[in-house]
Amino acid sequence: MATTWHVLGAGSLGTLWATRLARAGVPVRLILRDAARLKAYEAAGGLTLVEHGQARQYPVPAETPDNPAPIQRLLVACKAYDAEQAVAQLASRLAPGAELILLQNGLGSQDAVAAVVAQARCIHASSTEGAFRDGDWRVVFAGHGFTWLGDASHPVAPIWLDDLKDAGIPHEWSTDILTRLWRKLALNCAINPLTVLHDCRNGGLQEHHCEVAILCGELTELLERCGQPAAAQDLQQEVERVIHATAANYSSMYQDVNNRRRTEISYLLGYACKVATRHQLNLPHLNQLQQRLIVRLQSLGLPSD
Ligand code: NAD
Ligand code: KPL
Repeated sequence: MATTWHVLGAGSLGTLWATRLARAGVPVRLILRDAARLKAYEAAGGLTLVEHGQARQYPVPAETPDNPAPIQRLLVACKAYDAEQAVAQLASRLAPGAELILLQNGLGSQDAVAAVVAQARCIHASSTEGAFRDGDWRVVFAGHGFTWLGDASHPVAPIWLDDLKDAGIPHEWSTDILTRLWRKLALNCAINPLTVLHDCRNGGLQEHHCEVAILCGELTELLERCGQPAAAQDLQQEVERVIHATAANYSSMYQDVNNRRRTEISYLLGYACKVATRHQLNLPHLNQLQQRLIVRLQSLGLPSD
């Protein structure tokens, strides 16, 4: 019998994955926070995915964390700051040989999760797909993209990648997933905080070329010191390319701030600054950027961690 995908977190990415897997006939179950959320979900009748302007509802079954059934495969689709605690409450349900797929952006949350489920295999993911919620249990598929998956401690690809193929989720197994995550983190550190501080779209950073270049220099130093030279390669050119290619877009951090949501700062810029300190690397502009961002978040009444 096919293994069930348990999806922890029915937000944007969780819904995007759950609906496409369910549509392909793959068994999926959502894990919702509590009985109240489960009741609200059941009243809604399922998850709705809006794709190419067409809305379609999928009655994916759901449960609460205290359901006793064992979990073999868990897609962790919470924000980075929620992942450790959300997974910890399921630790006793994980079957021997269980696998977790971690969709969180940035770095730091993956290690925190792995520490609470030492017996399970943790697979990291880095995704350029884009989705947002436009109502309760309703998600718009906004940007087609790609997802890289990998396991830094075990290079062999799992057989369930076939489920992703059947579900039409574009993906590739990566033997250098940490390089990909570091590269994405560096891009996010060079772009996202500045879009918040300058209150602009990504393209607005073309007017702050020097500031971006100085940050890229420090991020390159950091990546090299962390043993990630491939992630450091031509970083500034890549950052400039992304700024140009996504000029009309607002960065994800800008959108979080604009929607008065908590950001993932601690797993992006905060993580970079913490690792630099651990390596006794002095990166004044990166540290100053973090301080400026914290002050801005606090002035807006948003969490700064
Ligand atoms: P989201 O806020 O839309 O969804 C997270 C969901 O997790 C929410 O529904 C929340 O209620 C739920 N959750 C939190 N704690 C829970 C718990 N203890 N039990 C059950 N549910 C719980 O977030 P998202 O946009 O889907 O982002 C998830 C991760 O994916 C983030 O790290 C984000 O950076 C990354 N990501 C998102 C996108 C995107 O387009 N949305 C793209 C790439 C990467
Ligand atoms: O990933 C991004 C984001 O907005 O989070 C990009 C577009 C690369 C900007 O950093």
